[in-house]
Parts: sequence; C-alpha cells; structure tokens
Amino acid sequence: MKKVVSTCAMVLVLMAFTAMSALAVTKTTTIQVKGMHCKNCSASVTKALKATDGVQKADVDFEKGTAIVEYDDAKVTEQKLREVINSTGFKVAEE
Ligand SMILES: [Cu+2]
Repeated sequence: MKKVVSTCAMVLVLMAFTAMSALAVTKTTTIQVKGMHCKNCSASVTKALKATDGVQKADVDFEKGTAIVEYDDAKVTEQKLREVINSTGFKVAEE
C-alpha cells in the first residue's frame, strides 16, 4: 500500500516538472497584423518570423489578420516578434 502511494507521488512530481519546463521554454502568442490581403502577404510575414532565432512555429492567416507564433522565450521576446513583423512592411495592431 505504501509503495503505491509513493509511486503516485513520484508521478505527480514528474508531471509538475514537465509542465513547468514546458511553460518556461515554449510560449504561444497571437499577434494582430494589419495590411495583409493575400497569401503572398501572409507568406512574407511567415518567412520573416521563421527566420527569427527562437521561433519554432509561425501560423499567419491573412483573412483573420493574425500571426500565431510559437517561440522560445529564452531566445526571443514578443516585443522582438512585433518588430520583425513591422519590418516586413505590415503593421502590428497595438493592443
Ligand atoms: Cu498580398
């Protein structure tokens, strides 16, 4: 009986560690982008984001005007992602 309890406790501790390290490393953010009209527009934003160090995934939708970015927060900040998007000629909508 005691053994079962300690195994459960260990599993819980492991799960907590996994969740914590996942939160500390990969973040997902949705950034509103103005001025995109077609697939080429979203493709250039996607390309610029993916070329940025720390960006793991970029999903840009010109119809919704959104860029959903998965990034490593130890390597890049959301502010930097906004700058990258602004440098493409499209504008990040201010919150
Ligand atoms: Cu376009």
